[in-house]
Amino acid sequence: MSGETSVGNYDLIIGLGATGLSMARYLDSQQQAFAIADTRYQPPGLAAFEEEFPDADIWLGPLDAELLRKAKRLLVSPGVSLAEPALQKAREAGQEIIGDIELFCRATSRPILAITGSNAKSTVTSLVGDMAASIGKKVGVGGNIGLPALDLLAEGAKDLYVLELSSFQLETTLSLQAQGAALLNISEDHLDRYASMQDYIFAKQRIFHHAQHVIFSREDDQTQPIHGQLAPRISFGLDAPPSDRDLGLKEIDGKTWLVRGEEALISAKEVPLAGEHGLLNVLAAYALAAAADLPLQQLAAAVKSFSNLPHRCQQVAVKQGVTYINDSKATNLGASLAAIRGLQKDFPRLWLIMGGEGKGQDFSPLKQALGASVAGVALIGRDASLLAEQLPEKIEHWNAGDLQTAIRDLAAKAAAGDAVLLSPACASFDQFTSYSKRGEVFATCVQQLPA
Ligand code: UMA
Ligand code: ADP
Repeated sequence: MSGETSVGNYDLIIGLGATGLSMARYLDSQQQAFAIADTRYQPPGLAAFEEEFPDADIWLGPLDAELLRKAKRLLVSPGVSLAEPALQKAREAGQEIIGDIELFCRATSRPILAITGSNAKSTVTSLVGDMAASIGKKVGVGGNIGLPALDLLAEGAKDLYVLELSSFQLETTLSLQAQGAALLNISEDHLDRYASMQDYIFAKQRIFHHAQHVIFSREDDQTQPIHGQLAPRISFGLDAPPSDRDLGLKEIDGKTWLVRGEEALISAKEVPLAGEHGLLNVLAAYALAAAADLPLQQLAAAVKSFSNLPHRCQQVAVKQGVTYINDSKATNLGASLAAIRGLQKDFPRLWLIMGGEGKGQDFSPLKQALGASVAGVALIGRDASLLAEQLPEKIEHWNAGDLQTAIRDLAAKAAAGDAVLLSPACASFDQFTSYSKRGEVFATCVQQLPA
């Protein structure tokens, strides 16, 4: 139902993207009147929205205070900052401001496993989804990973939902009571949206509110719950687990195993994800599975058959003995450092492509973080010079400008046995429409190199 926007009887959806569309579908299914607003005059999702909801009231351009004031609730898409002055005013006036995940939580009583973190969210979310499906659970996997959570409701009843949640989504969520809530890691990201790192961490920590099990990483103190939650805690890390509830690594008969307490789950050799960060992601997935009471002994097959998601440390080709790896999804420094650390054990010489839109990140950790195996760095994109300022002088680096040139430069420098890793530590929007487009361009250019 739409098109009836008299005072107080409608919800106002803000943001006409994937989330906005999913909220409109959900409200429509509940016969709840709505209008939709977008601050852009020509939002890319407009045509698709109009086709699905030809009678809806659509407001384009700067948010109108009067329109907001008349709405029953404001349903805000994650890309819209709550610092937007019109929203601040509405909040001060006591108006309800929530997001799609809040609507989702109010609409279902099925258990939810919720996953956040600066990195590895999509990988862990998909793996947990695969684990649950492998033992016959009807599982809905969605959220920030791409399929809006509310769209999962239209798929029919599920035994379990596995949701990837961004800090933006958590800001507008109040009623989540996750069966298991995991905060995987914290590194700088989205500081163009948060006033401080502390604000960003607070937003992430909201995932723990009312959780039945709180899951955090022993590798990263910032993931530990800061508000004394009483729920049982499950930690994961690369050392031996401190209790029977926790996940970690242990040497058994000369081999490294992923274990819960003393219970061996799968040997590290059988994990198909690269690097130590790959092991951590599998341990986190097991912790979530434990929170949902899944039979851990039956999940190894799902781990073994899990194929890494595209654009995450994905091998694209080997050309003249040089391995080319696409990690375009590394849109912040934390992700790139994890990938570099993870891969430098496998490749004696690693050539990097970094750069793009830095999102106000502090790149200074680069000074200390790059090991001897990093042979050189080709920089691209808008913030190439900001990265260059923080790279150690002893590591060769230059501004290649664009991705195509960087690949050409590196193909000329790299020798058999080396790897070339695209792990930009930056968003892609200065030169590409998305990180996936950036990864595709990388793969296409690499394929065109001589065999
Ligand atoms: N818009 C405004 N005003 C603004 C900002 C945006 O009107 O100030 C409008 C845009 O014009 C556009 C619409 O909002 O029409 C887009 O909404 P959105 O930015 O909230 O994006 P969605 O298409 O709804 O996609 C969102 C997530 N995007 C963001 O959080 C920015 C998607 O995550 C997510 O997959 C999807 O919901 C389903 O849940 C993407 C992402 O980049 C992949 N997430 C960030 C990340 O992973 O780091 C958080
Ligand atoms: P997200 O959904 O949080 O962006 P992804 O699973 O898509 O996470 O992975 C994004 C990037 O994070 C990858 O490019 C990868 O290099 C990096 N990454 C993977 N695992 C980890 C980890 N455990 N810690 C830090 N970074 C990681």
